[in-house]
Amino acid sequence: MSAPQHDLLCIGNAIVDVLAPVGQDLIDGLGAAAGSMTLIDAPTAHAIESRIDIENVTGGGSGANTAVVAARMGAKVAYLGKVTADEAGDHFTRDIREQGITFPSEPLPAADGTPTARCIVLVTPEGQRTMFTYLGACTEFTPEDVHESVVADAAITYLEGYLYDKPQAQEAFEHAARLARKANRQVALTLSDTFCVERHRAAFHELVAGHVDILFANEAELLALYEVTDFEEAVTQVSAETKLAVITRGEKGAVVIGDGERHDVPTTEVKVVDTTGAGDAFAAGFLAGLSKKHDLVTCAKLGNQAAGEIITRYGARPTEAFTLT
Ligand code: 26A
Repeated sequence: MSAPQHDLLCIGNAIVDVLAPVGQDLIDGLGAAAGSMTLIDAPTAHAIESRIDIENVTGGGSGANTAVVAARMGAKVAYLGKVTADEAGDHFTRDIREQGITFPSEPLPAADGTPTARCIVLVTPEGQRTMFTYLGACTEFTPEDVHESVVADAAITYLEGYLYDKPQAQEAFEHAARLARKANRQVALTLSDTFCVERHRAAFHELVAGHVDILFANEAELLALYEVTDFEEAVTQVSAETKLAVITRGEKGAVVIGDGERHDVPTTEVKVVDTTGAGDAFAAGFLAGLSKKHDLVTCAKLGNQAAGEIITRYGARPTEAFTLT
């Protein structure tokens, strides 16, 4: 088998982030739990946007954030996801391609009337983010959008659990996992959010036990997967199911279970400005480390470094100067 052209292929919901600093009262008024993610329709997106002072519009989407940070850290990266040929879609595409990421996905025609997805990210003074996502064009991502040649040419295919939430995207997700296995490549999965785990627990168990080589999750998602409240119990269960599990625990650091060993890696202390994309960046640092054949602890440290960089600024994407290697 020849060496793959890309270290990493990320597949996910292609989203533009609309960032705004707000007070807790606005989030309470919208009826959302602090730190949560709510799916919304287009009119609700417009209604929320009319009530906030938008600070910045950037490329977003969990898997795309991972792709961008990994590329900044020297990995060769491809990305697949669905945008529309509208202003937001052009913005997303430009952001991705400027990083040298291969992005071959065909946009939906603007005339179809389904806009590019957007995520309104409301950030409180404490740096906590609450998200409202309108999925738009992402719901049109189908198995035909998963190019066999791109999957076969990536050492690792990284899939968002978020994708599992829409029927067509779910088929695309499963198709991608099958193609990666057929080409003898690795499959990585991030559980994405506790609401995804609650809705797709059985399917995620099957994936974790049978089709996934590397599992990424935060502590809450892991507890939700195994329906337990004790972290150690969840660790025991995930160790029995997967070859490599990478669990982030916020300020408690990360736990990596692989090669039959458990490694507890403390986090680096940083001043929190905005936690949006911290998990995406951690996965990126870890995967960039794997692509350079680093050991698991070094990979986790690179994950910490990348997450630390993202947390100390607004938004989920790195600054121009961000080039960790
Ligand atoms: C299916 N949903 C709701 C989503 C997302 C999402 N990415 C994929 N699917 N909802 C929010 N995001 C992205 O999460 C990032 C922070 O981790 C936002 O675009 C934000 O950049």
